[in-house]
Amino acid sequence: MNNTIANKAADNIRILSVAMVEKAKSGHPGGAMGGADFMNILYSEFLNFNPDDPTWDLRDRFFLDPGHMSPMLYAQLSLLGLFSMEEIKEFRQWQSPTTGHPELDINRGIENTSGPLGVGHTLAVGAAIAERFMVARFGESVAHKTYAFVSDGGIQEEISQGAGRIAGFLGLSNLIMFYDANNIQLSTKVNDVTSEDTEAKYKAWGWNVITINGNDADEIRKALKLANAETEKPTLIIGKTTMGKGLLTKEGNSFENEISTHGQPVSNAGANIENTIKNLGGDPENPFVIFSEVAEYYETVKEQKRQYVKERTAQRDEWGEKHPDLRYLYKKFMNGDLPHLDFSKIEQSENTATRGASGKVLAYLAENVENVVVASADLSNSDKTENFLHKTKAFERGDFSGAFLHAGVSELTMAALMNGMALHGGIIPVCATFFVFSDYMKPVLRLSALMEIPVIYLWTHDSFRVGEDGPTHQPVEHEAQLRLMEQLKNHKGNPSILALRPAGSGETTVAWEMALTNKKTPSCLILTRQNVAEVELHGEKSYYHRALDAQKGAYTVYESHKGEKPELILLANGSEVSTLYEGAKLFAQEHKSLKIRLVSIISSGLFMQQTDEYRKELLPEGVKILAMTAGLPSNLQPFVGLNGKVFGLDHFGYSAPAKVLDDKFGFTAEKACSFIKENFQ
Ligand SMILES: Cc1ncc(C[n+]2csc(CCOP(=O)(O)OP(=O)(O)O)c2C)c(N)n1
Repeated sequence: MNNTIANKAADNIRILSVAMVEKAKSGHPGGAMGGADFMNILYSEFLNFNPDDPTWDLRDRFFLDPGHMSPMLYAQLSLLGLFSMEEIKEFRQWQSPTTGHPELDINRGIENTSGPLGVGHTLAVGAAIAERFMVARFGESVAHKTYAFVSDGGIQEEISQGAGRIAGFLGLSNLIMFYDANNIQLSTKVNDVTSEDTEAKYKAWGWNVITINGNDADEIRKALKLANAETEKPTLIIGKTTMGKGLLTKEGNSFENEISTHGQPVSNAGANIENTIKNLGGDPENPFVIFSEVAEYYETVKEQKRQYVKERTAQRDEWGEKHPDLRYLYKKFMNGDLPHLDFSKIEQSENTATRGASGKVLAYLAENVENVVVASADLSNSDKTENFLHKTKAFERGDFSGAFLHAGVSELTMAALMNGMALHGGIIPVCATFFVFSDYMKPVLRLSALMEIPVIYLWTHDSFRVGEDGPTHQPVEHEAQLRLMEQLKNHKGNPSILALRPAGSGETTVAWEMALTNKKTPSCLILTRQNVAEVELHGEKSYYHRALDAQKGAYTVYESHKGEKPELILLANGSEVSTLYEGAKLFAQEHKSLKIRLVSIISSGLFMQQTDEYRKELLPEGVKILAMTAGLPSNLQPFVGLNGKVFGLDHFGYSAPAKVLDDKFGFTAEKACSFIKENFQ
């Protein structure tokens, strides 16, 4: 094939990339210039998409891992008309869509937010699993490929271990990853920090590995053809590329392969921008141009893609005619619609651990929601996701008819995989582990929050009451981190996450309902290992019905004098609601006429979203508020006022039986009563 136009288009991407960074006076030009050849061949000859509708559901997915290479992606997408030259010129400026690192925007062909290295390609593995899940249910008419672009940083990040292992283990032949191996990273050459044999590493994980010159159009083409023909394994194309390809100095010498071009305008790095742009065939006076022959070429590319879309759509329509039920279901999956569910029908035992109550909900979901996929990081028996697993089966190589992912011990990977599934669409993803290990997942939770995608994080063993396992396993400060994230607004102005710590079996069912119906942000469920005594019913129909008010973030669980203004408010969430209730009962023996209100605050972020009127009605000004938390006192501090008090933990846990710790730390009915006594009045 004549590569004149391919090389011209790649040079066009290089010119735009280098010029964008130069104009913005910040960014990463070197890597983008090296990766341009692969991008152009992929987008023009292999990636299937709808040029008139980037959201087309049957499109191949492309996940960028090194978000710092954003100029390369924007430049590529500008060739397709998804970014205008004006927008390209506004790289990194206020409210420009050409943000420093790409932010999820499917309408513009951006499938994921990227920046933290390693996550992007792991999202791709998740999307590839999602595609297999859909194909297992709807057949080849919904099949497509998933491509990932990874750099040295992504290969080095630990998350790549999980992504590589799982993709190989599951034999994801629908996944094709290009590794831009330019031997340069931010502050050193790659071989200054590693001597690993990357090819051997991926082969050991069960990948098909092809090594090529990543700047050679023919070699890229050949590798992509082989990768597309692979039916057993994911493919890694190791493309040896040239950092800063095309860069020249003032004197006209090569300035390629220089570490300094990784992360600054090339003129600051030591290259000459005018000579470079000229060298690449552009006009230094006016670099923000798509060459006319490249623009023409991309018009023919778009025509070919349209043809493909037409054929696939026709095939799918034919399939839909034959299988109207499946077509209907597919649409529901892709829209994220839930079937009709009646959570009140879920039978809960009383005084159970909230993880157990969650297990009951999961069993119900396994039978009633066909597109929930649950993952556990090797704790399914403890986090009670096994209740779901027992009604389905785990994914395995060649068989994605089940709906469970054994992620192995890799919490961060698991979280990213579930995010990738959410990005793909069609799946309601849930991932579970111990609460203390939520720390291993935070970077991805943060990305879910930024991307505003509805991944459900299920965390059990939520306090020091895991007991004998000791402080390594006892979360203390973890809820506070989530409450802070509830205070942080996403770009739509909503709390960036919804964190729910239910107080009993009824609230656990309601929390699940809230998580499943929350499509705006990720949701987190924080659940106990130990049994929790229910706050008795006082005339309410059931625990579930009483807990429905939890949908306001906080509500009255119990009132000693119904309907009357309280003189003392007790406030908690999770298992401490029960502890405070028991304490309050003891206290009330001596204060029978005292009007006590017990409030459960399942999510402080959600409560803060309620009207002033509701908040003031629930927590009237001037009434003493005493609160209790098994986490840091700061969890509830904002709600008690200067006059109130929070009883919480301000130290790590200790290894001892949970009951002993309850006593030592002050979380028994008697000690809760003393806390109330000491602080009331
Ligand atoms: C998790 C994470 N750690 C650190 C960084 C900061 N960082 C951005 S790029 C980079 C070096 C990456 O080198 P490479 O992936 O080879 O990109 P190239 O130099 O080829 O552009 C680093 C450390 C980051 N973005 N993400």
